[in-house]
Amino acid sequence: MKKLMMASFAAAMMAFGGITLAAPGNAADPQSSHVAGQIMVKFHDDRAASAVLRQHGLSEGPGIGGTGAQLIKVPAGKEFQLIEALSRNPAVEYAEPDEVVTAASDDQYFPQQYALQNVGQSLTNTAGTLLAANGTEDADVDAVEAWGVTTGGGTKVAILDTGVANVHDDIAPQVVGYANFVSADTKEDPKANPEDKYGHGTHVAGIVAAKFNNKIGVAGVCPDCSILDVKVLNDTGSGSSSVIANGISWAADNGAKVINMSLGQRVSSRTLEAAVNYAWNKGVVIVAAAGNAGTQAKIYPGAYPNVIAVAATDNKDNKASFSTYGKWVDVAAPGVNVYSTFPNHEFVLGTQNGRSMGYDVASGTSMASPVVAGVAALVWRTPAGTENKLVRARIESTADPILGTGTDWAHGRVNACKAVAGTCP
Ligand SMILES: [Ca+2]
Ligand SMILES: [Ca+2]
Ligand SMILES: [Ca+2]
Repeated sequence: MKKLMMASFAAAMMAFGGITLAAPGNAADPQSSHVAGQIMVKFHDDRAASAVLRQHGLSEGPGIGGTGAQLIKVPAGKEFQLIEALSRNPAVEYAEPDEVVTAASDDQYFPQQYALQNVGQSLTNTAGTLLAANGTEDADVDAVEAWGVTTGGGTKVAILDTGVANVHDDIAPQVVGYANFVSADTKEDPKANPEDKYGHGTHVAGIVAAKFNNKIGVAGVCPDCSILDVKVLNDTGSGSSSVIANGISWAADNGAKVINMSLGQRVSSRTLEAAVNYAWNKGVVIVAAAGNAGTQAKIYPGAYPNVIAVAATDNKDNKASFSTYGKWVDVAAPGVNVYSTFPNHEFVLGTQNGRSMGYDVASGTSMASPVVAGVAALVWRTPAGTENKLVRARIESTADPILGTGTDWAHGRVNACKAVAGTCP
């Protein structure tokens, strides 16, 4: 917990810029070091500052944000000696070292994960190609701040998709249960852990629950969540209403607190809606993509009343051009250039697009939906998380009212920190 509080602090510091990030090795020990040659001092009355500092051979420094403290230059190596001396002066409210803070997560691609923490960074893929220039600071879901409250505590999220890679250090260990409803299509053993030969499900699962602070890959929105890998789409990424209905029911019967469906069909199905209602009545929060048609056309299950439908935004909090939108869509979440896990073996999406294996970016409401699923899983671990309708209400009522709210989606772009903590920076 101490480390997580540290992480929140790091986030706040990074937003102001100018801080030097420590090497990942320091992340485990918050006591490790301070910045040499400077200390932070606050005076009861700034009018006394100049004279007091002069007594110690120091001079005034720049103010630090809205804190009222100053950043004072001192000889390197004399930081603690001067802090002690200044602390004894009655004009000084406090003096302290400028501790080195580490990145919010030491995962290799975390700096690319603007959805979790947007500091205005430019985005590249694993090949290093520039995908998007500077984003808008804080056009994100404030996941890092949310992790100061909870990281998910094993909440089960069912990923109804093409499967989740069975061998992958960043996501496979999160899978605690599985079912395969397309084994006849894929010729897989129906009792075996389904493999993801298409690539979609592995990416979606990583957005929800990739392991964080393990130095590799990415961090999920809910990094201590558990995944139920429910294969309802075959190895070309398609399925049917009946198969999806089976998957929804299985997830509800096997402990899922959240179901994510980054999939949809244009025609409503009474069977599919009945499955959704079955899961809802069993207390599950159900999240689905709004679709990538770029129109207002409804898709299902997203458009059912008991499903949170999710539109996609980019690193400037703008609606993605491809995203389906409209008042029937409930919320928005980042879904453009989202970094996540991919299989470490050949897979259809990778083969088509020439993407590197293991990790890369993808775009779609398929990527936005699992961001919301991850937030829902975090809320289940808070006092607001007593029943599914309260979890859903919490996510919707705390969403940030970005441009498009009320027209392109009902409730805004989700904010994990506000959803778990109420008020946030
Ligand atoms: Ca933020
Ligand atoms: Ca699997
Ligand atoms: Ca990781």
